[in-house]
Amino acid sequence: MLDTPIHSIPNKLRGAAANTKAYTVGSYLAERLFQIGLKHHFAVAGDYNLALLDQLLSNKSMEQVYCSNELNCGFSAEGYARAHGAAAAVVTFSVGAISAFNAIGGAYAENLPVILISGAPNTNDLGSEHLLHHTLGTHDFSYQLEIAKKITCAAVSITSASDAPALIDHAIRTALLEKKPAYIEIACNISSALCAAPGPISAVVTENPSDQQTLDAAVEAAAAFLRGKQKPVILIGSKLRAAGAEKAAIDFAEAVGCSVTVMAAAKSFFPEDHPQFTGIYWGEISAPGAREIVDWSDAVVCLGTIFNDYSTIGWTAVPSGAGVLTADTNRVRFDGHDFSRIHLRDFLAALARKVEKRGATMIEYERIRSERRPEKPAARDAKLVRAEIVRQIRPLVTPDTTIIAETGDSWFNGVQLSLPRGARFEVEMQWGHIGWSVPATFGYALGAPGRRIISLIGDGSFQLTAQEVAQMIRLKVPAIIFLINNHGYTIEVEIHDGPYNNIKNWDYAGLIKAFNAGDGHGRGLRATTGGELAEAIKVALANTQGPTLIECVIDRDDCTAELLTWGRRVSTANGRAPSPR
Ligand code: TPU
Ligand code: MG
Repeated sequence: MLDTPIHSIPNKLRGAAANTKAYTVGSYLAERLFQIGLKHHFAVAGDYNLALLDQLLSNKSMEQVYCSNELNCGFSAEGYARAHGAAAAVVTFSVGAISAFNAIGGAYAENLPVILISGAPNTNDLGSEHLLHHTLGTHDFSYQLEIAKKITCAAVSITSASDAPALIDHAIRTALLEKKPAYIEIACNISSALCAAPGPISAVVTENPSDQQTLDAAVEAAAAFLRGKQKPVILIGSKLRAAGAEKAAIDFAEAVGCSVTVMAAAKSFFPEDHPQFTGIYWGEISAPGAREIVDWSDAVVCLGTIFNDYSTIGWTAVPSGAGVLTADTNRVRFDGHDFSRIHLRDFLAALARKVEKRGATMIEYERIRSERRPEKPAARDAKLVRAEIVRQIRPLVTPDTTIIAETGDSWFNGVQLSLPRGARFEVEMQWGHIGWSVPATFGYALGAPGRRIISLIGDGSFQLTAQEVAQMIRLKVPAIIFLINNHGYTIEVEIHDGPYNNIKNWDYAGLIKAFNAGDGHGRGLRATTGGELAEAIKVALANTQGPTLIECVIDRDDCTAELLTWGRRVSTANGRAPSPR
């Protein structure tokens, strides 16, 4: 999250509630979204939400941004939340919302506060004999709310204007505090009904403090735990950002003085140019030295880590045992202790003041570290290969760059890029929905204007959500999209191959002309050699009026060594026989 993350905006800057004005349910919602810092909300129109969209438009401080479909709308909001701290998406009942639910599941898995707002049936139709369009064709319209409850931290249905302020505040507050999505359903005849004016926004955004006694006890015990260790190492995980603890983790690491390794899903959450950065830890496919440092350590301090089958390479790399200390957003566990109701950043800040220096893993790392060998440029007319694509992308990564890496070999290509201070890296590794990166790029770019956005995406993934490039053209988003056309689902080929991994080829570069439709400034270019790629990159850097998609054509089996190793391990984990009951 960049520039003005929600949690760092002082309350007084969040916009004071103008309680002299008459509010409707929709304009109340708009005011709250604006007060929490949103400058945009994403939407797809439908008759259940049209009156609501009008109300949201009446707030001139926020821009309404349209998406091509509701799945993309949800993922655009998800990308915006990554850049901006929170986001909102507005959709119509069922046909819209149920598509958006997939992206909302993603926001849950990825710890992002996305507010999904759905139009809903007129209150006069509830409990009546009326059958309604866009429903299951029964008289029960509650199923959408019931589904939403499973995939959000708060789900509310607004069928009365007088209840609306409290319900809206509850949903937004819970999402911001828990860093999870929330759901607000508004009956279509209620969004323009008058309601109370918003009160101070502090009621929505103020966090509960850590429990001081628990914090003191946790810090005392953790300091004693670390005093008993010679070679601790820190492992950074992807929940660190949601916990708002990135800065606290740096201070803590400097106080301990040990090596810091970072999980792939948390790349960029600890600066890669920091002297204690020891590389990406990903079991067998770790950066050189990172795995050894974790394996040789006697304590692994896990900060916001998520160990799933992918991040542990089929359960082959799970730090375990009495040497593991796990510190999460609101909970710290280790060696017979389990403390809750303490914020990770409070814990790290207090522990940093108590710990003794433990630099043995840095000394060890300095002895084994190896510099990356400089890559030789390919001949300009040689057939394009994956390694040459990565080599040419490296110099594009500036401190104001964000790399958005799609599920597929793009994960492994992206992880290989070194980040200067300030550069960010976004992956959706827990949910892993192919196609996420196209709308997420769109949303992220709107949430972080001024940053250079570089997206890496495979051909198979692109086919799911390609339409959102048209919205980038519409809003003149100058993202650079490297589309790796390896003619299929290579990541799946490496896990388990079959005819289902072959896809219909598209003219990906040519598609941009169709999306431009005469008035857009998107550029679509195809590179089949290193020379063509270099020329295409020049065009992309010069195009400030829209996205540039560079279709990079490579062989089907030209992938990273990391994908091959990872795929084999994941395949073994998937293929385990059922355990006897
Ligand atoms: O570079 P490469 O070829 O590995 O990537 P590409 O071409 O984007 O292929 C991705 C293939 C893939 C699939 C089909 N990766 N994961 N899946 C499974 C999958 C299916 N449907 C959704 C929505 N998400 C998935 N991850
Ligand atoms: Mg592919």
